[in-house]
Amino acid sequence: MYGSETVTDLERTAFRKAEKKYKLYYDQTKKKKQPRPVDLSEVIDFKSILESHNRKDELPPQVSALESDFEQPVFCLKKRPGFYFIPGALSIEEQCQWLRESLKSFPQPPNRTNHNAIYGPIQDLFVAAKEGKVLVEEESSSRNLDSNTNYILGNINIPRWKFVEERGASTGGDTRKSELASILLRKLRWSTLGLQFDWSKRSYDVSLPHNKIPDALSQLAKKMAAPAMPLGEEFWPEAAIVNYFGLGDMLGGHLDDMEADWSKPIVSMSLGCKAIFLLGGKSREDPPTAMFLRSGDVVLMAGEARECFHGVPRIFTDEENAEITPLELRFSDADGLYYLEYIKSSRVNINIRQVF
Ligand SMILES: O=C(O)CCC(=O)C(=O)O
Repeated sequence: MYGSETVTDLERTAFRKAEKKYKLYYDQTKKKKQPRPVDLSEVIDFKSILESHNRKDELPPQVSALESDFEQPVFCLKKRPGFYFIPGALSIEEQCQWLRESLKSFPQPPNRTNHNAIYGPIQDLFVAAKEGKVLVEEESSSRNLDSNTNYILGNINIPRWKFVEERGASTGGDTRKSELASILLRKLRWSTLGLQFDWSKRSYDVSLPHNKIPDALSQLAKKMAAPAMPLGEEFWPEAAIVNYFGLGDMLGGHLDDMEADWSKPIVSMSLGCKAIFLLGGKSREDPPTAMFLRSGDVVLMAGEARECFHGVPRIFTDEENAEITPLELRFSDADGLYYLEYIKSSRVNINIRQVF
């Protein structure tokens, strides 16, 4: 054993150790729970790298600026070919637009979410949450299948759920299960757009009903993908995963290896609270590079970088670190207040893929 390292520290992979370093832990003082301080000195900050670049100052030795005619500066990590970072790629208007879509439209059926497994498809979750509604379990029955009722076609034994005005009013104190829409919105972890991903099989299930990726998102992804595209080729967005993070949530180290052509990038957009992203190597034993992801940043992973472990061990929701003041100002009108409430303690990531 070396120094203060325990056996478990030694057994952990380099990726796992980094996750543990940045993950949110609490220290319990006499009075209250405090987030454990974390050393952020090794986290690459592409916002300050962009400032250095604009001043024509020297960049950190592991970073280079891509020579391209893309309209914004694009940075690379010298030891991870195929990885591109575009700091502040999205305007504040675009960030607001995609946050609204992520909460209101993207979880709409036929897009699937993590809630499908329990409740089946849920219509209008965001609106129901805003209106204080409650999702209640209905009696299983083949009758009364109307547009306000959530059900899975062809299986009448699966409980059906519908939104009602408030808890108690409709359940009449009976034992039917119910859940507040606002809680379900908070518990939303992912939704999938375009070709639907089957998490249990870790593959795309082209037989599942789906809509095309919305046109505006597709156009944006095509534009953002340009720095990572092989010369003369076009990026065709076919699927997207929207990840929703709340305080304390993390996305463990993983590979995105379900798409057929890894030369095509994954276009990954960050919205809301700042996060730490870890980019490792082809093995979990390779020490990962940590970097901040802020609202509006876009990351591209193509080629060799597609074979690298990556994850998000931390999001910051405190005022000093979240860095969402411009978003908060935009959402402070009456229409934006419910988004504001959500985004104060959340991060959303939209990652767009060409599957075939
Ligand atoms: O949230 C992020 O920035 C990364 C998301 C990701 O790695 C994924 O969905 O595969």
